[in-house]
Amino acid sequence: MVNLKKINSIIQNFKIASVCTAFSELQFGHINDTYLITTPTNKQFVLQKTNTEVFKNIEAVFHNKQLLNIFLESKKNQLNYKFVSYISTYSDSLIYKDDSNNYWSLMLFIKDSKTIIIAENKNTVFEAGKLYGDFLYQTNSLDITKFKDIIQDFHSVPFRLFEFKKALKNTIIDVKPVQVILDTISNYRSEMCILSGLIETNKLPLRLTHNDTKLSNILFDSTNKGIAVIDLDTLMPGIVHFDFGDAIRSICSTAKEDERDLDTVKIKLDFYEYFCKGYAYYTKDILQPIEIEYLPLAIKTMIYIMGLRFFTDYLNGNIYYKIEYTEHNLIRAKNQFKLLESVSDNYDQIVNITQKYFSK
Ligand code: GN1
Ligand code: MG
Repeated sequence: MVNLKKINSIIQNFKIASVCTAFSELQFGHINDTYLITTPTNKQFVLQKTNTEVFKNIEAVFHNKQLLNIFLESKKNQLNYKFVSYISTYSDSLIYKDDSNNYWSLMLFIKDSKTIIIAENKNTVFEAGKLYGDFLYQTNSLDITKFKDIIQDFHSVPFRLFEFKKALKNTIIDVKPVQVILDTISNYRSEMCILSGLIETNKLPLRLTHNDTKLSNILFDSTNKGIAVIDLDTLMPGIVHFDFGDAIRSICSTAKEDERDLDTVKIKLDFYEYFCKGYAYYTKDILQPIEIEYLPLAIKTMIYIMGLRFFTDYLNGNIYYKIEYTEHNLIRAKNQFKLLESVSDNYDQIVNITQKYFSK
């Protein structure tokens, strides 16, 4: 548990020349511990302890963040949005390692910003589309060979299936009551491996991808205008489909990802239109026809991956994601597979909407 004394002992290593007078935990992440720090001048910071079980190569995580930061800083005057800025330590590093081998980083809190967990209206969705589209657009000219792989095979379906099978073999949980999940995983399996096959055969261009494009990783102002993309932990080379699909999974669902009432979990086609409209705003001219062709499949694939990952963690006894109750990961998995079914039921319309906004 952290307290004010501990927080102060950490932040004194960063070049802020200030103390923390109050802090609160920001609860929305599943992996890291994140705190909002207030100082006597009311300037606020975000302090984060990175989970080193998940992020085994911490140097790589911050190498990537720094590369992007330097690049964005250099084109600051041409940017459409703000970006996360990190405070360095007195030894000019973005990370501070404490006595217990915990890794901490400190960011400036973007003033008067807020996060949204579930989109309330089309404007929010349009703004989110524009921001994530802008992320792809701004980073289009970056040399991605300089970026490291943060978590290998992070969005590879064959890898996630391999991990799932291992968990299924070793689990102490009785899987009979969840046979329907096993059937869904198996029924979709070959279709869900198509994107991985295209990556392996170099059919899709590698870009710099965010890899966690949920709605809560965007900051909005009080008028619900998008201000910045946050959470760059999984910044690494990938395909546009990872970010596009994950964004739709989170932004165009009628319910949050751990909603228990599955009848309320559906894809919202009107939101999908608005997301596409926003995303195409900056990306239409840079996306290749083959990338556009597979955008609809990306939605299914990312939902499937997330369902698989939550279910695998449930079988493993909840060792990866933070949970609030024992069945939390099972609920999340059921929710994702319900969303997958809804996307499949509306697939023709999804394809038509995609063509309407992205075809040249
Ligand atoms: C995790 O910690 P958080 O909430 O930023 C996860 C993402 C999942 C997401 C699901 C490194 O992100 O891949 O999409 O939960 N991050 C990692 O909400 O596994
Ligand atoms: Mg994240």
